[in-house]
Amino acid sequence: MSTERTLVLVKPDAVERRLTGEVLRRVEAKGYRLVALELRTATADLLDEHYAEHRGKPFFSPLVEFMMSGPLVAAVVEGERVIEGFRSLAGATDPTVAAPGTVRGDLGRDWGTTVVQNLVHGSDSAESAAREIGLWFPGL
Ligand code: DAT
Ligand code: MG
Repeated sequence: MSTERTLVLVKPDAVERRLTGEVLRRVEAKGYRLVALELRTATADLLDEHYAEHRGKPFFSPLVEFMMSGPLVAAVVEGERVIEGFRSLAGATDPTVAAPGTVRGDLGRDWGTTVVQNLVHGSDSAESAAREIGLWFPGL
């Protein structure tokens, strides 16, 4: 048994496109469990911390702007190997090459913008998950 928790974000593009239910449906259909769920608009400070690893990259500012462009849905999801499992459900970062069957592959579009708008975020490691859950849901 290796039950884990991961941070999932349904990004503003997905909320705008009414895909929140579709993303959460896939999460639940896989057998994962929602342990926290909130619709909110992120602040620049929170996103600066969340995306700290990308500070200084050319897409960093557009990324933060995009993530603040509208409400997003933040969730903590629990399940067996869910960190890796949700990344599999999400698909590759670039929606154009993400495999069919994944959220990004099935639903993502290449908007030709500076920043890749790819519908979802999922923590990429146990360390990231702990850090990100602490940021988005302090006290959980
Ligand atoms: P992921 O979200 O798959 O973990 P990441 O952590 O490398 O990808 O990047 C965070 C987000 O930043 C990603 O979802 C979309 C955007 N992004 C990443 N690389 C990019 C690039 N080269 N150009 C534009 N946007 C990018
Ligand atoms: Mg990442």
